[in-house]
Amino acid sequence: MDTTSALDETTPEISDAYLQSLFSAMERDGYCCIPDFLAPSSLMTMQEFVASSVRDSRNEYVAFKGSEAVKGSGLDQLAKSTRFQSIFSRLYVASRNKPAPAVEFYQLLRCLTGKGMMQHSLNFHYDSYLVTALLPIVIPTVGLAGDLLLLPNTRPVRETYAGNLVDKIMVDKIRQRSLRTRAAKDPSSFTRIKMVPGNLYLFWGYRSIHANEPCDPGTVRATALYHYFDPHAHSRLKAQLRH
Ligand SMILES: O=C(O)CCC(=O)C(=O)O
Ligand SMILES: [Fe+2]
Repeated sequence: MDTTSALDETTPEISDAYLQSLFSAMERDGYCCIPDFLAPSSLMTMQEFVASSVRDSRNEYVAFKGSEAVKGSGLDQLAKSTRFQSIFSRLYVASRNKPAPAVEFYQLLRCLTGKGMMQHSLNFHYDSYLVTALLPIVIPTVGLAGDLLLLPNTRPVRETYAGNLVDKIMVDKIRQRSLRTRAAKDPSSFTRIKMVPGNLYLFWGYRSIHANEPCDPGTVRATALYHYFDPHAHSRLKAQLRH
């Protein structure tokens, strides 16, 4: 059986009208949610992958970058699903009014648990990619759930990589401490996403300051992330700095 097309059949088809309402929600509320995006059997396969990864890491934080690293979990197949990809390309068209570049993802699976929990929580940042899709796989049902905190759409897409870099450094180095204080003292001033496994959440990761809250170290919080479109992919400055 061709597993790519099999998964595509279980990936919901999003109509253009529905897509438009998702886009409006991202502009207005800062994010949108597609409930029950995953078929229960796909979610279960992903949860098994997380459970065995956490066992292998002896209940410590573990993250997987790219499709190959999560082979067989279904998260690799999802990245290839044309229905899934078309959500991203249509969001691109809706926001930028021009044809979308081929959908290639910067894909992650983050499994938070154990002693490293705090180190990987409340790290406020802008993503390097325009669209961020967050797919919760395992969310703790006791204690803290590790909600996502968002300050939605706080900047436009910058013309230049240098402009982007200034924003990123501001958040990483200058504003980080006050954002953490604000999260502790005035949490309701953030948009809070309480995640349900199997739902899909989308927001403008590039434009929105965000971070996950911690959860209890004895629990597991696993999220898959699909990032699409780096506005500065062809920047010479970026290439030089990476060099
Ligand atoms: O795991 C999460 O909830 C968010 C992670 C995130 O923002 C990122 O990896 O860029
Ligand atoms: Fe992010």
